[in-house]
Amino acid sequence: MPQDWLRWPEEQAREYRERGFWDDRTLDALLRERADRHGGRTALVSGGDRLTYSELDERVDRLAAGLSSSGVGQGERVLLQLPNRWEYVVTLFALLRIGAVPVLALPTLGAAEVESLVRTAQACALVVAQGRGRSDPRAAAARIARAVPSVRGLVVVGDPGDTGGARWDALAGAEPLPRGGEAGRAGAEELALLLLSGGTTGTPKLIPRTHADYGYNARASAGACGVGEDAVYLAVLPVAHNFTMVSPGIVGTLAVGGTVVLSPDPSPTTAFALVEREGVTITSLVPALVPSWLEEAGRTGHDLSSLRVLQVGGSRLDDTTARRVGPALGCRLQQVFGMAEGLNNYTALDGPDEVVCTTQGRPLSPADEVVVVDGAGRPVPPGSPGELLTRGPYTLRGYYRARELDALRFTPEGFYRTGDVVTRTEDGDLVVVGRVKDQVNRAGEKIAAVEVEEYLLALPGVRAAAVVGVADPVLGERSVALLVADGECPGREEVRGAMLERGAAAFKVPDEVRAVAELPLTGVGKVDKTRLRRELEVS
Ligand code: OOB
Repeated sequence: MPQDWLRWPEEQAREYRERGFWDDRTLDALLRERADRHGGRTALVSGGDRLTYSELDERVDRLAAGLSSSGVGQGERVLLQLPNRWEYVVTLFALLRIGAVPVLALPTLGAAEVESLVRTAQACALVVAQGRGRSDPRAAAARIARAVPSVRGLVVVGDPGDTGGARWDALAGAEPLPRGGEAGRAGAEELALLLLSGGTTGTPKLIPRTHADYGYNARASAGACGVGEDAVYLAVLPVAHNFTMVSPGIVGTLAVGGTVVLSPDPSPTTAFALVEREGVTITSLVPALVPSWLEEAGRTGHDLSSLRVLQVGGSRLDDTTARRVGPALGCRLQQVFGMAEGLNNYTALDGPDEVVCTTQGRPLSPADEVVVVDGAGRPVPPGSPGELLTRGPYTLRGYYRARELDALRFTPEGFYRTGDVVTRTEDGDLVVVGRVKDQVNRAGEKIAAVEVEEYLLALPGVRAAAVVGVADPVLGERSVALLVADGECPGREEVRGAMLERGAAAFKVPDEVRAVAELPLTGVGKVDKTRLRRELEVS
């Protein structure tokens, strides 16, 4: 049986251990340590439920025992598709505690995507929650459980209905595992979990992360984001997303003894009420959510004074909106340029405003290696755009069961090709200027979509913008801008005038400007350009 995924070479692993980046603690051991140290503190708040560290750790022990006795074994994969509720955190750590491997799926994934993940991971079980209407995943999960031979069980948070699945509550009521009696503990350098690659293009791939690398990612991120015992982290984005998990997110906050609050939805009205009630100090958003948060901040009656940091990442935050964050919310903006594959970049909390508002930060770890290269793989000088390549103590060396893909996505030296086009300033800060393929090839002129989107977002009333290339018999591709505007949407002439006035090259002015009510978003809230292109091609 071939190895499922490529690991770090031993020499490299030794260096990461010696430099103290990796240690021998599993992720659930980080939680256990905190429960031992200050069990009475609040670990998790979700709706009306509050769990202290001791309570959370005990529930993890109970569910771990329940899962174990229902047949989930060490090393087996279990697909987890749950919304932002406390049962997610318990299930995650319970699986880790028995050395099983959670496969984290966003709630918005379609049945076909979930099935393909289950097949690739050869999962032995699925855990889903009872939902309402179209967002009820139970029937699809039951169908997948029957169709995929590796699946032996289905667990449902809530009512299993006619799925034949087990009741989560029943498993969670088991007698707790005896201390130290965990069925076959995983080693810290073994596979901990599988994440879904967040690419907005192509088919989803599975990302293997180890306890040691993920734990380091989480702890180091907590440090970079000022998250310590007194932190109250509000999870607004889906809990299964890497940003919400370790940057520093749920795992980072719990690892340092802070409190995690789960928001059931990302609306500012829900979130602001939680900020006031729980004294939230930090939260994270994708750029698509920022305008509505800033607007609501102007009229809310809620006290937001506890909020110290608003992290924004996942896709490019335009400079104009970035500058509005601090004044509107009365907190610090932190840009986060991360990827489920590993590398996290952060702007410094005490950095100059100009750098915080116009760059996407710098690598988290002193051991992160980043290179910016041209099409021939040669490093480019500061200020010049190129593809970002990276390797380091928490960046994967290969995807899960995808050897052919690995040959394309990694260099022979083990650098991950991010597909992101960036420039690096003289000071070492990265600016994301696009995706390798997120450009319009207009009569041979390459136009970075992000650059044009910047111009568009600076126009009055424009709240969202996306630029894509559409096949054109004359130009090869023509550029189409889709704008979501408050009130009257600017037309092409207005866009043209504004762009030329700001010094843009004429060929960068979109060939077409269309007003739309909204842009299609991926599960975590990034503009779904694959879908946009497809829709535009057929219209
Ligand atoms: C985060 O992770 P993924 O895996 O969903 O997506 C990664 C990709 C990056 O390669 C880049 O293309 C884009 O999302 N991205 C950004 C960005 N942050 C991510 N592009 C521009 N500016 C940014 N600030 O999205 C993720 C993982 C951990 C923390 C934060 C985000």
